[in-house]
Amino acid sequence: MAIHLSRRNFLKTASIAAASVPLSKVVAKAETGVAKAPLVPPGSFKDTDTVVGGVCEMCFWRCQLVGKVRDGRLVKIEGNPKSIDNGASICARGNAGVKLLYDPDRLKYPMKNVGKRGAPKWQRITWDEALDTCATKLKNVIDEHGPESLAIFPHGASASYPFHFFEHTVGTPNVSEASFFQCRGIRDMAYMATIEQPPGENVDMPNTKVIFLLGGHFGENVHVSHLKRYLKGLENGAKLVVVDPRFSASAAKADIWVPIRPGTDTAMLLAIMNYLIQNDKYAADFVDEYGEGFEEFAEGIKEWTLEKAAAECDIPVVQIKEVADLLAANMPNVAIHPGRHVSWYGNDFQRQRALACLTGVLGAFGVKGAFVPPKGPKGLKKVSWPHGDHEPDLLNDYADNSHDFSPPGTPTDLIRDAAITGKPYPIKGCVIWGQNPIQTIPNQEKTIKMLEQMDFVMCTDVMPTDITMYADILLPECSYLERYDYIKTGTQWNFADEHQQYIAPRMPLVNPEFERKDGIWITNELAKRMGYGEFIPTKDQVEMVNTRLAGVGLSIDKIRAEDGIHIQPGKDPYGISEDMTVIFYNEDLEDAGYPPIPTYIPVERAPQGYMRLLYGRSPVHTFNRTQNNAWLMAAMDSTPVWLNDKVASKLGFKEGDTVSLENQDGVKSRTTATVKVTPGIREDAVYIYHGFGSMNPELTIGHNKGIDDTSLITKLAVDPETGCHGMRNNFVKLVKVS
Ligand SMILES: Nc1nc2c(c(=O)[nH]1)N[C@H]1C(S)=C(S)[C@@H](COP(=O)(O)OP(=O)(O)OC[C@H]3O[C@@H](n4cnc5c(=O)[nH]c(N)nc54)[C@H](O)[C@@H]3O)O[C@H]1N2
Ligand SMILES: Nc1nc2c(c(=O)[nH]1)N[C@H]1C(S)=C(S)[C@@H](COP(=O)(O)OP(=O)(O)OC[C@H]3O[C@@H](n4cnc5c(=O)[nH]c(N)nc54)[C@H](O)[C@@H]3O)O[C@H]1N2
Ligand code: SF4
Ligand SMILES: [Mo]
Repeated sequence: MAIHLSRRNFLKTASIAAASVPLSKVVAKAETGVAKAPLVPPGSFKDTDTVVGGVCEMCFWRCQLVGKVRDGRLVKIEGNPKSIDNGASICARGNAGVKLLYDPDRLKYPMKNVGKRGAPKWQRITWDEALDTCATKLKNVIDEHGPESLAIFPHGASASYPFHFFEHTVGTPNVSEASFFQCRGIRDMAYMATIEQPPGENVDMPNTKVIFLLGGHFGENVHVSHLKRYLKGLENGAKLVVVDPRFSASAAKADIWVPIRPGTDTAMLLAIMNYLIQNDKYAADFVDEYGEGFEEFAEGIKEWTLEKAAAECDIPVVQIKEVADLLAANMPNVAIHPGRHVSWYGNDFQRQRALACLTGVLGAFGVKGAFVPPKGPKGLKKVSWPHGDHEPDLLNDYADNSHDFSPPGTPTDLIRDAAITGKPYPIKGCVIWGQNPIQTIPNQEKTIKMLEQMDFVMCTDVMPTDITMYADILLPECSYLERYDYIKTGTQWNFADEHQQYIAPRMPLVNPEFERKDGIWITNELAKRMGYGEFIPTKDQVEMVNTRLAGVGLSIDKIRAEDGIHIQPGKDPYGISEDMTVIFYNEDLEDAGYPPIPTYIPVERAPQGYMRLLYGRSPVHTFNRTQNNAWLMAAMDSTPVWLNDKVASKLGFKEGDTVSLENQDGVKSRTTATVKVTPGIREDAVYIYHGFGSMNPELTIGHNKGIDDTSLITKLAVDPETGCHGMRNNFVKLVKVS
């Protein structure tokens, strides 16, 4: 059965677009005093030093925590020993949350920019003035140009409530999450188009025989329980195949490291599948039962011989064959990892489709060691803003630039183009909540142009960052250690003797200081002032979490009594559902004018004298958000520039040289970094860690440290199916700085 995956259909099914709820008639008047009752029960401090119920958000894996608290101050963060997910372990960043909490540079009060956007002068104002101003200015934009003239840039647990307010109730479809359009949106849509569900990172690594990673660099990419499952798999004897142009932390543990030419992975995947099919080394029974359009697919990829792929990917024929044979010998118990950050080259939907098809060719669904979606706890209630009766005016519906398989929300570039040109309609108001589009979305100049032409920019954050410099009004939010919001759920994934499920709501470990407020309060106060008070779905953060938990017979008090995590029996995750389909040939894609079978689209090669700029994760930082963290900056306060040793000696660079980078468009990095000379990267590429080079001088530690990769990503490669941005089609040369 083919799926009809129009954007609208996807919006209906995706969890991101919550169902309508009856309008609750909470008519309240504006009230902006400081919090009356402490959020953390006083007993938590008196009786013991340990406060339970923390859920980390130094990154988005959300490990479960406890806090060690003395005299109301958090002195240490640990993993919650009751956790069946991360257990007592947390990573360096989780540990350093204390330093975010008490960072002297943190936002403390609502501020008004009396200078210019980009060169702000801050004046402290009251919450009343801040909220009144935001409400009036945003309302003016809506009244003049319609709700779609608001652009929303959210990220993180606290951002979902305000963004659903703007999307559902106010009625703008122009919401763009970098964590979709610059991250995993392509993956989710490509898997939707192949197996009708987004994949998560649901591969049973502990029980697999082979782990296959395309660019996944675990150990640098750190998500504690995911990393544990990966290491458990290796401990249990799994073979590891790592395809990466760089000798990453994962490549260092690999049985086979494939140092592929950047951007050519799809060619290799097609050749592997063609070889397996031609040599009868594939899961024929599985494909017969669950495959759709397999014959057309097999016919369509016939041109992809090992030799052809080897030439394209610049790797030996025998290596591709070795990988294919290893997978065939161990199928179906192989873990083809779907990846996470997959916005690479603008041809990425095709690569992700190929990965999903490879999983099908190997029959690697629903059995030990394969792709196995966990059966998590169900029944948490939804608390969501009601939908208005407006029909969203989608930028995607305007002819030339439509991306029919776009993730939920609006592709970022469509928003920027509309804002800058005023066509098809103006975008004049902007709400940024927990996202840093300056360092997150390629082509900074365009983002800045978009911001400069706005009538009003509101920003909610915890720190001063490069994006907060562009706010007219800047609102200080409680951090994840000072609020209730997210409810982390999951299953025990090591498939030991029994399967368990957990429910762990985020609860504050300490009370907020200064005038910081939680996101529910801020949104409700704004909504009342904008005239949407009657639609407010919940009174406050405590009520919201209690309402959601009531759906499964729990409450904050009960969970606190259970040491912060409720654990219940789980379900056997193995098995394949009857309506499982692997869509090898997708007619919906064909009807929309895209290739119906995974297709290799070559990318531009580096011009003479330049190398491709690659980037990735630092194990001790999260994007740019940890750039002022005293402990993490002590561990790593700049990014090395990985340079191939042969290239280094040819060009006359040595280890430790200070350099700036200049890209193909003549854009020079504002700051410098030092060279790391290594055989562990291909000659055609250089590599830096993402997130460095903040330009906000209010960051006493992080200002101007290392190089900002985004500043050098000026050329966009837009993925045609999804409208997501490929960011690795930029090329740099090194310039020595004396
Ligand atoms: N060049 C380049 N671009 C990239 C990437 C890359 O590797 N290189 N990676 C991509 C990926 S994978 C992703 S997921 C995205 C992520 O991109 P973003 O969503 O922009 O990144 P974050 O670091 O989550 O968000 C940054 C902002 O959130 C603020 N913040 C932190 N905690 C809170 C809070 O509790 N409340 C509020 N209101 N604000 C908070 C931070 O101070 C910061 O200003 O970036 C993508 N863009
Ligand atoms: N410490 C830490 N951990 C994190 C995060 C963080 O900020 N800090 N962020 C989290 C988030 S939101 C995400 S999305 C993930 C991202 O983590 P991943 O999904 O693992 O990251 P990628 O950016 O895809 O991978 C970067 C790797 O891809 C390689 N690469 C570059 N080009 C190519 C290519 O053409 N082909 C192949 N095969 N490989 C290539 C690079 O050399 C590098 O090793 O990390 C998560 N974990
Ligand atoms: S992986 Fe580290 S930073 Fe991410 S949630 Fe877990 S402890 Fe926090
Ligand atoms: Mo991401």
